[in-house]
Amino acid sequence: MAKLIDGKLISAQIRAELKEETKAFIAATGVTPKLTVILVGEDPASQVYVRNKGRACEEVGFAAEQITLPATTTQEELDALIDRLNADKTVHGILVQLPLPKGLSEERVLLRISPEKDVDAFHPYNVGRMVAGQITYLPCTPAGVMELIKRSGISVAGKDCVVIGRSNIVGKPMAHLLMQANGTVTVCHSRTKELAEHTRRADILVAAIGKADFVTADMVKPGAVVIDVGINRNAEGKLTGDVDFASVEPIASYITPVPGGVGPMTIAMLMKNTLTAAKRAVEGEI
Ligand code: L34
Repeated sequence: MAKLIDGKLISAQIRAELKEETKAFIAATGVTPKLTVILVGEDPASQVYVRNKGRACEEVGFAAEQITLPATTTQEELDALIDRLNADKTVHGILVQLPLPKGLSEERVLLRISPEKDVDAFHPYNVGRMVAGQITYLPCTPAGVMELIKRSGISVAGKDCVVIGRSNIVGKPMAHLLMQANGTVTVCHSRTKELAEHTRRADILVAAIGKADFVTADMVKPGAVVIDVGINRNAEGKLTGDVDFASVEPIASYITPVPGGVGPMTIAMLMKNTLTAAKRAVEGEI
């Protein structure tokens, strides 16, 4: 029986810590941290995530603004909005929720957001800083995973870590953060041969594939820490992760559930980055 890593609880603790820190920051500076989230189109999952972000802002004491644009928005219109927010001194963090509707370039959007306000840490400038170990903002989901590991008392140093998935927003940065924490890291992906040979060696296994119930018990070493980054919806609309929880849970030492695992941590780390952005803006160290 694995210990459940409760992302809902840990994220609530982090938000409570940030709320205190925010109160002190506002008292000292008179500045309220502000996050502006842009949602283009009507993707139902994105609507849920963006709503959760707005709620978290309120909880920690930030100003939150949501700008919802139709799926027919042009690249030029989106660019102009980002430019306006970049120039707005009352806005500390800008986030454009992904994925974008067809016809809009994510790459162009991520380049357009000022790196100082890039609380997702998706701008190549911030990606480069992360890889170089010069950290200002960490990407929210991988940072949330590291925080879950740390706050569960699990050490990474010297451990065999296997990440399944190599996306820019999860797999790649996840591998870097585990490496920075002195893990020995293997990244597996769709072209990996004998995937289970790799995953079965993992002391810490991070699943970020995007396929429901992909990781089964035969792929997991008994006693492994299993972190499930997947958020898939089945035919009935029920959320499931990338890990077959029922078969893996009995053999893992620790496991994250979906929902209530990594998802809420992504949002907690976004709050942390937004407070950092506001602090940096006030200190003028940008
Ligand atoms: N720009 N786009 C940008 N930044 C991000 O950090 C994201 N991401 C991913 C999708 N696109 C993005 C998110 O916000 C995924 N993601 C995200 C955020 C929150 C949750 C899941 C994914 C979340 O709150 N998950 C809950 C369940 C929510 C539900 O009921 O659907 C959980 O307990 O896992």
